[in-house]
Amino acid sequence: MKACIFDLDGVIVDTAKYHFVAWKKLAEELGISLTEEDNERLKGVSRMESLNIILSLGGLDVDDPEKIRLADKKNDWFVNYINEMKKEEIFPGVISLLQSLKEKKAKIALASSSKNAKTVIDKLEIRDWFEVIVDGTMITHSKPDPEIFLLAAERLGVEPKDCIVVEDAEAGVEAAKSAGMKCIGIGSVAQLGKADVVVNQIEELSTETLEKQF
Ligand code: B16
Ligand code: MG
Repeated sequence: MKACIFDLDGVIVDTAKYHFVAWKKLAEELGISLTEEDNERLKGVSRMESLNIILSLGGLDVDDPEKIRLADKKNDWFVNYINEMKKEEIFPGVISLLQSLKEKKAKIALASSSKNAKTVIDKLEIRDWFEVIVDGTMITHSKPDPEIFLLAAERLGVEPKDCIVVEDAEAGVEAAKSAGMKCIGIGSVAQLGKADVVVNQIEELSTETLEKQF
């Protein structure tokens, strides 16, 4: 393992719950019910793709300017939530894992589909841990396309086969595997079965588990 690439929402911090609450509120305004199961499909994919999934759940067809208005509305609510975030919301075990990767001289990157990723990491005061940060503003195709992870590896100067990705979304696991990388899933085997290893919480992960995948 030469590099470890972390997803953000749902891996470093539970912003996934804020995305869900904001999308659910928007869906309700549109008369669409959004379940936690539906929400799994929104994880890791871009804002506009998430909106398209919700609209298709409700069988709604709206024009592009209206889509932009709806996506902006959801984002305003999401930004209100993340602006209140404190560094205490970082998941237990994250900082010690980053520390131990540094000690082992592994390179560390962050690869998030979110266009709000930099706001989140600044709120959490964790920017300095990452040599490379790739976010939703820097890519054309979001997960499950491998673009984001391939770009992170390229910027780190590491071959994809020497990278391991930590992900909580099915789309993210798929993206990592199509990039030719190892992948750890954080969550349930039912959702993330394509990962090399699945753990319930990031706290259960050690650098030994990461290294063992190579
Ligand atoms: P934004 P990740 C992803 O972040 C989220 O999982 C996904 O639910 C969200 O739609 C996407 O970011 C875009 O977020 O609306 O803030 O640009 O999991 O790749 O860190
Ligand atoms: Mg995620």
